[in-house]
Amino acid sequence: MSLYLGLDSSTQSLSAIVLEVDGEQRRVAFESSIAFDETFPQYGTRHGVLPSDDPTFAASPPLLWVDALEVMMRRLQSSGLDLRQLAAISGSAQQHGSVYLNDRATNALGSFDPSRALAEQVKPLLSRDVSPIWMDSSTSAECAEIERAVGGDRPLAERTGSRAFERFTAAQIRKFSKSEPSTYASTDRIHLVSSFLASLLIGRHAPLDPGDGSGMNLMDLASCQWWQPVVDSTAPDLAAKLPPIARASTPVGTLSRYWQSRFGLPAATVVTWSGDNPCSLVGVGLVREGALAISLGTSDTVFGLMREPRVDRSGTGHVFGAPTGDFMGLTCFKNGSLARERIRDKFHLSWSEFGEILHRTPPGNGGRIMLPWFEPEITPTVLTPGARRYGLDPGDADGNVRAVIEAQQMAMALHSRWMNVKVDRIHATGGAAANRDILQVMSDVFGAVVYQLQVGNSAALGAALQAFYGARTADGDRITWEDTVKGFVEPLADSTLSPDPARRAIYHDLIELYAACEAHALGKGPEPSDRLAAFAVGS
Ligand code: XUL
Repeated sequence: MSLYLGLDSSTQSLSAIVLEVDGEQRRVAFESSIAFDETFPQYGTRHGVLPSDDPTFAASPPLLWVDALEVMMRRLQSSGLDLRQLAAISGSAQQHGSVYLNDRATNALGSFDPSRALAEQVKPLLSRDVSPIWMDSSTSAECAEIERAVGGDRPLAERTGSRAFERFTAAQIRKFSKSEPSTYASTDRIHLVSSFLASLLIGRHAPLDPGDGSGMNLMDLASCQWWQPVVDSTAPDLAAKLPPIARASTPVGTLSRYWQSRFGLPAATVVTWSGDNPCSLVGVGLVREGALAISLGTSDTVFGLMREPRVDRSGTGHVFGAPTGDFMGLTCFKNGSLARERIRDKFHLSWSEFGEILHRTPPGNGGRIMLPWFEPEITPTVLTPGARRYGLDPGDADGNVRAVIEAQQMAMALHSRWMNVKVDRIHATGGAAANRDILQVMSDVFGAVVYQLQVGNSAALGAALQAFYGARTADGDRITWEDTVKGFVEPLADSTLSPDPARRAIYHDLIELYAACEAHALGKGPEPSDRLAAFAVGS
């Protein structure tokens, strides 16, 4: 019997899943989650993010993630699991966020004192006490500069998988190097959240994996190595500050003495960590092309596996590496759970009341449309926050509940067209995927069958599967990814939701109207008032 631990350091929480594998017998033996704001109020975060007057700025304290890692290991220690059987650990982390370490880190990582808390020992190793995260959109100038330096958005997208995006690490690093040149100069190593936490586990600088590396605008997708022209034009001496890139799902070290002495853990293999979306890809069982997954979390994301990288010519989406060594297409929306919560809180609803409203209100909402850009939006790029409404009274609870859910699903359908995947099956994950009324709207908008999965936290599960696959293959086992995910990514019994033809027909038309409203709000088209009125009469 062997145990495999998957950790997921997301925007708002740290989760863990332990898989127990005994031949063909497989089960989830442990699941736990730590909410950042409630558990660590001393950091003053809201939803895991430091408050800021500037809506485009978003950063988190990296020591919060360190404290959470330690609390989770303590929970594991008292879980009753036979941790001597812990064979391997891997992790998933929110993508794009960066952690800045000084030149003391290289020596200190391997010599932490097991009698003292980790965060206090990591603190003197930070050259910057905050980490910009994926919710930041304050770097438009740097994006333009980076694209200009490499000949435009096309060459950058063709090489790295994405045009320049504000939250991607290259633009963040450039902004830091321009605004705080001496602190940047005192930075010896720049990690992603994933490789930072992996480094703490193995006691030395861990490499990145291609899945998370491709969220930086710095990695050449074809070779999975840094693309020198963009690295050189992003910031001074950047090449020397970046960790190496390892192959996906491969061992990078063993659990260091600190964890062994402090928590009685064995010298388990540590497998490359990755981003939460790449981990979710395998955590929902998408190890072959042909289906899509939708994650309804802090961000909403729509993604699918790609054998070959098909870069988005419209500049909306991304191509990332996948834990399987393949690629994945992804489109990300910032207004995910926080937008749903905004509407729920505005009308003082419980989640079950929210679901009831969705259940009883008419599909298509009588042509009343919301563009749910409560926060600056990633897809499409919207820097000035504020929801836009068409024919929708801001005080109408029923209309706003339906409008926010329909908008999110229509935006995902619209902006995933570039992936060119015929969607007849969607694997739903993330907190809001527990709500079947939301999933019914998803099914009707996409015209696809939607599955709910047994394990809700697909990122933590994917990380545990990555640990399993990485450790087994390193031991010479010729296990495939199909074998790896078998028994862990099954849909819940009776969970399938199918599209209703009449509702599907409504969304088929409404989605074009949604696109017209979006174009209008972005200043790229006329207000579609007549079409909205005609839709309202027809419905
Ligand atoms: C993906 C993205 C988000 C974060 C959230 O590009 O920015 O999904 O990974 O954790």
